[in-house]
Amino acid sequence: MEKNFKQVENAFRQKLQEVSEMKELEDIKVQFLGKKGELAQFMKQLKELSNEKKAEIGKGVNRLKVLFQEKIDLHREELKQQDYKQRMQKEWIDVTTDPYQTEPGSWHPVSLVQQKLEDSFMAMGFQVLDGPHIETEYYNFEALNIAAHHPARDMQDTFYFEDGHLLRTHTSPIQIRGMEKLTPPLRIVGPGKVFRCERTDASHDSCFHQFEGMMIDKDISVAHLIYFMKTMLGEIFESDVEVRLRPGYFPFVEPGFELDMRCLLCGGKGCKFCKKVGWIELIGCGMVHPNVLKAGRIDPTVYSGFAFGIGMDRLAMMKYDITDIRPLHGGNLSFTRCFAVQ
Ligand code: FA5
Repeated sequence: MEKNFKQVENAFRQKLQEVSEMKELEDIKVQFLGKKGELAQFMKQLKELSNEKKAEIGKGVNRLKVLFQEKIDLHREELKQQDYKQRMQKEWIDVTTDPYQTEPGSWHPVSLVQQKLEDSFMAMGFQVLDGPHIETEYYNFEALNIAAHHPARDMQDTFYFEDGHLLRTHTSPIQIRGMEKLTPPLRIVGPGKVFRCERTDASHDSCFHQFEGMMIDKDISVAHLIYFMKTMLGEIFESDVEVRLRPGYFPFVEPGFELDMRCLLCGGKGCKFCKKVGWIELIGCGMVHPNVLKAGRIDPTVYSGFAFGIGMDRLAMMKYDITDIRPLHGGNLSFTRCFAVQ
């Protein structure tokens, strides 16, 4: 008799495993626990048996009844959960969405400037590359000729992870990644977010956007650099803009320059944004240092090149007459929507 209990239990477990729908589960319940089901068959034999056997079978039937009921209930819950998940995937709705919202989205001013820059440089034969926000010290500093104890690291303090990674302080690591991937002659640009641990004011934020560029070929000079910068600014502002080049120090270029633009917000008279000097520091640039070419596996005795890093937020501010950088990153839609039609 014990063997029969075992057989019924095994048959039940086997069938239950194959159940994938509620209807099949109800059928199994009827087959095993129903009035004419498997367990009821045992009960039918009772009257022909001794008291001792009756007790044994009654115990066995009760054990299976409880077990089957438990397993069926559990399986029913699992099927309900599965069904719920499937329905959620099919019938997904965002209950936080405003159902009456009819206003279209709009591009952020920095995105508008980025698109213009990409179009302008692509038309001049540059390809657009991307790079990670979380960088290694090697790509952000060392490969760019900024050794561990170089004072230039202080100029670009950042946020470090416990494993030694950091939030990139500029888009210049894209230069190294680009040189590793491509062979010269090459023309690349790389836009993106950068991060610095510094105080904010009207023209500085701790998270802002840069647009990196690099051109490597034979016989590249400062004249090429100036040509591309002027062409790019002319396209962004759709007019001639006044720029000045002054010496600037970046360990990854030699010579290095700061390209300033006449402040369009005050016409050069001096304001809060240009800190009363009439000029805005917009672009860091220069001729790529031989050590950087070597880090990019390019022979500096054969090739030379220029590189630049544009502050896209400041460019957007100039273009759209925005006098403070902070609202650019404030997430206020009524502010960013002002630029929708530009
Ligand atoms: C750099 O980041 C260099 N990597 C640029 C470069 C690339 C030089 C290639 C030479 C060759 P700098 O720290 O000056 O340089 O930043 C470049 C531009 O980013 C600045 O001219 C400015 O427009 C913008 N910028 C810098 N700091 C901030 C800030 N805190 N908030 C907003 N814009 C900033």
